[in-house]
Amino acid sequence: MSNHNKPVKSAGSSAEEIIEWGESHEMETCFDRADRLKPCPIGETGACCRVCHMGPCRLVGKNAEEEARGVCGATLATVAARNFLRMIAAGTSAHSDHSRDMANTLLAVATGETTDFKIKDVRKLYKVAGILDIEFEGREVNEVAKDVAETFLQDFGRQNGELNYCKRAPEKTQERWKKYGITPRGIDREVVETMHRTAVGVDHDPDHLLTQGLRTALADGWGGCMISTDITDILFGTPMPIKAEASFGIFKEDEVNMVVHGHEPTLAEAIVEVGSSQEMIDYAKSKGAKGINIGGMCCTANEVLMRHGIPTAGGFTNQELGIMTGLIDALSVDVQCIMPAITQLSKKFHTKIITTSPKAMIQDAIHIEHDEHHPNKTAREILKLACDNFPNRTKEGSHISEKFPLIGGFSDEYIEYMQGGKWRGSYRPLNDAIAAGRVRGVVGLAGCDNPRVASTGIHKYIARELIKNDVLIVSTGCGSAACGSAGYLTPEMALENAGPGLREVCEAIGIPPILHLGACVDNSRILTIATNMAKEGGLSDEIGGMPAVGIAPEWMSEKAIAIGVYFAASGVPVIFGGESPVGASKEVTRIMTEVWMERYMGAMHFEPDPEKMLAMALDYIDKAREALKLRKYEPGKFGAERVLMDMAARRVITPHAGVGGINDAER
Ligand code: SF4
Ligand code: MSK
Repeated sequence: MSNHNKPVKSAGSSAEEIIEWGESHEMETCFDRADRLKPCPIGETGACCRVCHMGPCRLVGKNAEEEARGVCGATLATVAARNFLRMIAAGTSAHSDHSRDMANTLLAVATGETTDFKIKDVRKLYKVAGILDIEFEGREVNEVAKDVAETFLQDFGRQNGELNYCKRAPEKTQERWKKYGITPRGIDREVVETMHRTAVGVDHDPDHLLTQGLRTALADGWGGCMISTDITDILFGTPMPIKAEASFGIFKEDEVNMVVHGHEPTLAEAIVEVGSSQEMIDYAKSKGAKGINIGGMCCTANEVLMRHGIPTAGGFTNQELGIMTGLIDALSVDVQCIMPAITQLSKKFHTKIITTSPKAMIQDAIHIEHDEHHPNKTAREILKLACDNFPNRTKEGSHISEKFPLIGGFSDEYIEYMQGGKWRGSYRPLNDAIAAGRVRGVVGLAGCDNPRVASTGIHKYIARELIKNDVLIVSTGCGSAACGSAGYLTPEMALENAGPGLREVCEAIGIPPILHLGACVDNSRILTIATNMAKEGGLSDEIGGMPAVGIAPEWMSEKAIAIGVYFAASGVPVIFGGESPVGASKEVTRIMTEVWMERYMGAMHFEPDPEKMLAMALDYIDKAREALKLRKYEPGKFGAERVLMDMAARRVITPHAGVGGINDAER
């Protein structure tokens, strides 16, 4: 149990218990390495340039902002902006390359090159086809799907014009993008141009550089991420509320524990399907197990949790700890946020680590490559390996029984549906509740968990305080995993902890005060929700100006930076935790806060103090309410609003209504 004289490394009690068990068994984790390796203070604040071999140049000193220059003469502002842009480009590449693979999978399904998957959500396919101006009435489903996949694939290589999905944004938001020249063209084009402009001797004006950063990030949000979300829904179903569980207690002592980790849903979907087949269960039994228990980590977990209720062992910093339970028979990883340390740690247990992406290998892992043309074959091979490994399990490990129930599966389509049913679904009740002061505002709580702080602790603090202040939270990625592993993703959380207004809203609809929207790529769902709120009317008529804020309190990945910037470019003030990666330059910091706020009504702040993060978020929300001339927020005092419909009332209106093509009967 916790030794109270020592600082905690994780704010999760089970996680902390495993960390302590590991310490007593001389096992090293990211928490130990974070203690040992202090961040480089020069690189941390963006003051080190290494884009050419005259450097690396460290632009430090008391007057660095005014006087320091690299060998080429680059200023601190140029260097900090360039470094930041390269983070945006890397983050955009990650989401978008994942998205490209999803488009290729859709194409393979549509052309019959893979028969392992079928299009599950035809209604969503038609909705997307409609947005893309693709005729769908009276056509074969696969023909429409082929056109959709090919149209999306053009978005990656488009040289001119604009991304297809830019038109989904509110008109006023689009106008701002056009006015300041940040409407994205092709996804790959923006990334390449960013890499070009940040190379030695090209673009040196920090504002001009950052403007390209905004355009690249928009290509991520309204391109890579949104395309990926939509194709995943089309192929595997649009999420709707579903029960699941979180934390390390999800692993079973008497079943084969097969864990999926990373970000891509395709192979994981096949593992879920093949893993539940009688053939595979019988195989597991032949090895002495009672069955197969599939669990997840990070965002692959979020993908299969949202659609199948697969339990999650948590987010990024839980991956080594999961292995230390000694209960994982096979850990299959795809791409992104996978610590290479897991192969070394797994040698101390029986756990097999399997890399599956042609793009990602780790030394000492077993490589079983996934190909979108025959996912079930690969899934079968991996599952057999897990079953074969079950008899090798020993007693070694920190076994944990704690787990929490949760409700996930809140797509933007479901959120619309829950506010009025199939025929009357809208965002009117939410907008009304905000206008009346029942809901003070909305916060997107997202991003990674990080061993540089008491991991998951800032997520939990911010989540608790926001809901106490009547702020509705939409969460994704490891933010959702942090909340789920703390038991926060339940309706009871609203009853016990939410402010009076938010509690009433949650009670009326029967939802948690924190809505789990999916993986980090599904932050695109928040863009859609904000767009729907703007289009509904009564608040701001663009995304900018809404009583809404984005917070990534423990971010670590470049993907989080790309996400933060696409929210800022879309009109949302964003607050990130930790030291600022542009903190060395006052000029770059000013542009990203004051100048971006003036132009786009969004901004990007870095604030390590959780209390200040919270205060800043509430201040943004209250100022937005004031500017929109909404009723002043006072806890427990509300204006008049329409009555929210409860579940029973909705069922009367829509006896078999579904979301994105799935009927109630199929839930
Ligand atoms: Fe130094 Fe300029 Fe080269 Fe950067 S580009 S490493 S500042 S010489
Ligand atoms: S997994 S990007 S640690 S959210 Fe999406 Fe989590 Fe951050 Fe990776």
